[in-house]
Amino acid sequence: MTEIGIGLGSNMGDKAQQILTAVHELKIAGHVFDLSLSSLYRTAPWGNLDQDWFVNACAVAKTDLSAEALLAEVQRIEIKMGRTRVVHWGPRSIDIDILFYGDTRVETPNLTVPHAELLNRAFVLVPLLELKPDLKLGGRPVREALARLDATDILPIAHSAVAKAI
Ligand code: A4P
Ligand code: MG
Repeated sequence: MTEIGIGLGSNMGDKAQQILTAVHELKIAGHVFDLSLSSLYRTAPWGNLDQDWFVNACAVAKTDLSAEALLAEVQRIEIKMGRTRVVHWGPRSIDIDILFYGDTRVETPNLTVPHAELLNRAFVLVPLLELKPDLKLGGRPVREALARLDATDILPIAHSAVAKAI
Protein backbone atom coordinates (compact mmCIF):
# COMPACT_ATOMS: atom_id res chain seq x y z
CA MET A 1 0.00 0.00 0.00
CA THR A 2 1.19 3.50 -0.82
CA GLU A 3 0.04 6.74 0.74
CA ILE A 4 -1.31 9.21 -1.83
CA GLY A 5 -2.47 12.81 -1.96
CA ILE A 6 -5.25 13.81 -4.34
CA GLY A 7 -6.24 17.35 -5.31
CA LEU A 8 -9.84 18.08 -6.27
CA GLY A 9 -11.20 21.20 -7.95
CA SER A 10 -14.43 22.37 -9.58
CA ASN A 11 -15.70 25.70 -10.89
CA MET A 12 -18.75 24.67 -12.92
CA GLY A 13 -22.22 23.59 -11.80
CA ASP A 14 -22.71 22.29 -8.27
CA LYS A 15 -19.07 22.67 -7.29
CA ALA A 16 -19.09 21.22 -3.78
CA GLN A 17 -21.31 18.31 -4.77
CA GLN A 18 -18.95 17.40 -7.60
CA ILE A 19 -16.02 17.25 -5.18
CA LEU A 20 -18.04 14.94 -2.92
CA THR A 21 -19.13 12.79 -5.87
CA ALA A 22 -15.51 12.40 -7.03
CA VAL A 23 -14.50 11.27 -3.53
CA HIS A 24 -17.38 8.79 -3.48
CA GLU A 25 -16.28 7.42 -6.86
CA LEU A 26 -12.70 7.02 -5.62
CA LYS A 27 -13.92 5.12 -2.57
CA ILE A 28 -16.27 2.74 -4.37
CA ALA A 29 -13.80 1.76 -7.11
CA GLY A 30 -12.12 -0.58 -4.62
CA HIS A 31 -8.48 0.49 -4.79
CA VAL A 32 -8.43 3.57 -2.55
CA PHE A 33 -8.63 2.98 1.19
CA ASP A 34 -8.66 4.94 4.48
CA LEU A 35 -9.52 8.18 2.69
CA SER A 36 -9.55 11.45 4.65
CA LEU A 37 -11.05 14.53 3.01
CA SER A 38 -10.05 18.08 3.92
CA SER A 39 -12.49 20.93 4.38
CA LEU A 40 -13.87 22.37 1.16
CA TYR A 41 -12.44 25.79 0.27
CA ARG A 42 -13.73 28.63 -1.88
CA THR A 43 -10.71 29.79 -3.88
CA ALA A 44 -9.95 32.59 -6.32
CA PRO A 45 -9.06 31.36 -9.84
CA TRP A 46 -5.33 30.84 -10.45
CA GLY A 47 -3.62 30.92 -13.84
CA ASN A 48 -6.52 31.90 -16.09
CA LEU A 49 -8.07 34.65 -13.94
CA ASP A 50 -11.04 35.24 -16.26
CA GLN A 51 -13.21 32.44 -14.88
CA ASP A 52 -15.50 31.69 -11.94
CA TRP A 53 -14.17 30.93 -8.45
CA PHE A 54 -13.42 27.31 -7.54
CA VAL A 55 -14.18 24.87 -4.79
CA ASN A 56 -10.98 22.98 -3.90
CA ALA A 57 -10.22 20.19 -1.46
CA CYS A 58 -7.59 17.51 -0.93
CA ALA A 59 -7.77 13.89 0.07
CA VAL A 60 -5.14 11.64 1.60
CA ALA A 61 -5.59 7.88 1.27
CA LYS A 62 -3.84 4.59 0.61
CA THR A 63 -3.88 2.65 -2.63
CA ASP A 64 -2.79 -0.70 -4.00
CA LEU A 65 -2.54 0.75 -7.53
CA SER A 66 0.64 1.86 -9.29
CA ALA A 67 0.89 5.61 -9.94
CA GLU A 68 0.03 5.03 -13.63
CA ALA A 69 -2.99 2.90 -12.78
CA LEU A 70 -4.14 5.54 -10.28
CA LEU A 71 -3.94 8.19 -13.03
CA ALA A 72 -6.09 5.99 -15.28
CA GLU A 73 -8.55 5.61 -12.42
CA VAL A 74 -8.89 9.35 -11.74
CA GLN A 75 -9.24 10.06 -15.47
CA ARG A 76 -11.96 7.41 -15.70
CA ILE A 77 -13.82 9.22 -12.91
CA GLU A 78 -13.35 12.64 -14.58
CA ILE A 79 -14.83 11.28 -17.79
CA LYS A 80 -17.66 9.50 -15.98
CA MET A 81 -18.49 12.80 -14.29
CA GLY A 82 -18.77 14.51 -17.66
CA ARG A 83 -15.54 16.49 -17.65
CA THR A 84 -14.84 18.12 -20.97
CA ARG A 85 -11.48 19.75 -21.59
CA VAL A 86 -11.92 23.06 -23.32
CA VAL A 87 -9.35 25.60 -22.14
CA HIS A 88 -6.00 24.86 -20.47
CA TRP A 89 -6.27 26.08 -16.85
CA GLY A 90 -9.89 26.97 -17.75
CA PRO A 91 -13.31 26.08 -16.31
CA ARG A 92 -13.92 22.44 -15.37
CA SER A 93 -16.70 20.44 -13.72
CA ILE A 94 -14.11 18.31 -11.94
CA ASP A 95 -10.33 18.12 -11.93
CA ILE A 96 -8.64 15.32 -10.03
CA ASP A 97 -4.85 15.54 -9.72
CA ILE A 98 -2.36 13.17 -8.11
CA LEU A 99 -0.40 15.39 -5.72
CA PHE A 100 2.00 12.79 -4.36
CA TYR A 101 2.47 9.02 -4.47
CA GLY A 102 4.44 8.04 -1.39
CA ASP A 103 7.80 9.75 -1.78
CA THR A 104 8.15 8.41 -5.33
CA ARG A 105 9.11 10.67 -8.22
CA VAL A 106 7.45 9.91 -11.54
CA GLU A 107 8.39 11.71 -14.74
CA THR A 108 6.69 10.29 -17.83
CA PRO A 109 4.93 12.03 -20.73
CA ASN A 110 1.57 11.44 -19.01
CA LEU A 111 2.43 11.84 -15.37
CA THR A 112 4.56 14.07 -13.16
CA VAL A 113 4.57 13.22 -9.45
CA PRO A 114 4.78 15.08 -7.14
CA HIS A 115 2.41 17.33 -9.13
CA ALA A 116 4.47 19.91 -11.04
CA GLU A 117 2.59 22.91 -9.61
CA LEU A 118 2.00 21.57 -6.10
CA LEU A 119 4.39 23.95 -4.34
CA ASN A 120 3.11 27.01 -6.26
CA ARG A 121 -0.59 26.68 -5.44
CA ALA A 122 -2.03 27.85 -2.14
CA PHE A 123 -5.41 26.33 -3.14
CA VAL A 124 -3.71 22.91 -3.00
CA LEU A 125 -1.33 23.47 -0.08
CA VAL A 126 -3.89 24.86 2.37
CA PRO A 127 -6.21 21.81 2.24
CA LEU A 128 -3.28 19.37 1.99
CA LEU A 129 -1.54 20.79 5.07
CA GLU A 130 -4.84 20.72 6.95
CA LEU A 131 -4.66 16.92 6.59
CA LYS A 132 -0.87 16.49 6.86
CA PRO A 133 0.73 19.52 8.54
CA ASP A 134 4.13 17.82 8.77
CA LEU A 135 4.21 16.39 5.23
CA LYS A 136 7.67 16.25 3.68
CA LEU A 137 8.36 15.58 0.00
CA GLY A 138 11.92 14.97 -1.15
CA GLY A 139 13.02 15.59 2.44
CA ARG A 140 11.60 19.14 2.61
CA PRO A 141 8.62 20.28 4.68
CA VAL A 142 5.79 21.21 2.31
CA ARG A 143 4.64 23.96 4.68
CA GLU A 144 7.75 26.01 3.77
CA ALA A 145 6.28 26.44 0.28
CA LEU A 146 2.98 27.80 1.63
CA ALA A 147 4.80 30.42 3.68
CA ARG A 148 5.94 32.00 0.38
CA LEU A 149 2.41 32.21 -1.10
CA ASP A 150 -0.59 34.46 -0.65
CA ALA A 151 -3.40 32.36 0.87
CA THR A 152 -5.84 35.18 1.66
CA ASP A 153 -8.24 34.04 -1.09
CA ILE A 154 -8.48 30.45 0.21
CA LEU A 155 -11.53 30.42 2.49
CA PRO A 156 -12.97 27.32 4.20
CA ILE A 157 -16.66 26.73 3.47
CA ALA A 158 -18.66 25.84 6.56
CA HIS A 159 -20.25 22.43 5.92
CA SER A 160 -23.69 23.74 6.82
CA ALA A 161 -23.23 26.59 4.33
CA VAL A 162 -22.20 24.38 1.42
CA ALA A 163 -25.71 23.55 0.28
CA LYS A 164 -26.88 27.17 0.50
CA ALA A 165 -23.89 28.98 -0.97
CA ILE A 166 -23.07 26.84 -3.99
N1 A4P B 1 -0.72 14.84 -15.62
C1 A4P B 1 0.60 14.91 -15.36
N2 A4P B 1 0.84 14.79 -14.05
C2 A4P B 1 -0.37 14.63 -13.45
C3 A4P B 1 -0.76 14.43 -12.09
N3 A4P B 1 0.17 14.41 -11.10
N4 A4P B 1 -2.07 14.29 -11.81
C4 A4P B 1 -1.27 14.95 -16.96
C5 A4P B 1 -3.00 14.34 -12.82
N5 A4P B 1 -2.69 14.52 -14.14
C6 A4P B 1 -1.38 14.66 -14.44
O1 A4P B 1 -4.25 17.56 -17.17
C7 A4P B 1 -3.49 17.38 -18.36
C8 A4P B 1 -2.65 16.13 -18.24
O2 A4P B 1 -1.82 16.22 -17.12
C9 A4P B 1 -3.41 14.84 -18.01
O3 A4P B 1 -3.87 14.28 -19.19
C10 A4P B 1 -2.36 13.96 -17.32
O4 A4P B 1 -1.83 12.99 -18.21
P1 A4P B 1 -5.71 18.10 -17.27
O5 A4P B 1 -6.22 18.31 -15.89
O6 A4P B 1 -6.46 17.18 -18.11
O7 A4P B 1 -5.49 19.41 -18.15
P2 A4P B 1 -5.59 20.91 -17.85
O8 A4P B 1 -6.62 21.17 -16.84
O9 A4P B 1 -5.74 21.61 -19.14
O10 A4P B 1 -4.18 21.32 -17.28
P3 A4P B 1 -3.67 21.17 -15.87
O11 A4P B 1 -2.26 21.67 -15.88
O12 A4P B 1 -3.90 19.84 -15.25
O13 A4P B 1 -4.58 22.16 -15.11
P4 A4P B 1 -4.41 22.29 -13.64
O14 A4P B 1 -2.96 22.39 -13.38
O15 A4P B 1 -5.15 21.24 -12.94
O16 A4P B 1 -5.00 23.72 -13.38
N6 A4P B 1 -7.59 27.88 -9.71
C11 A4P B 1 -8.13 27.49 -8.53
N7 A4P B 1 -8.40 28.38 -7.58
N8 A4P B 1 -8.41 26.16 -8.29
C12 A4P B 1 -8.16 25.17 -9.22
O17 A4P B 1 -8.44 24.00 -8.96
N9 A4P B 1 -7.28 24.66 -11.43
C13 A4P B 1 -6.73 25.01 -12.57
C14 A4P B 1 -6.36 23.95 -13.53
C15 A4P B 1 -6.44 26.41 -12.88
N10 A4P B 1 -6.79 27.35 -11.83
C16 A4P B 1 -7.32 26.94 -10.67
C17 A4P B 1 -7.58 25.56 -10.46
MG1 MG C 1 -5.62 18.03 -13.86
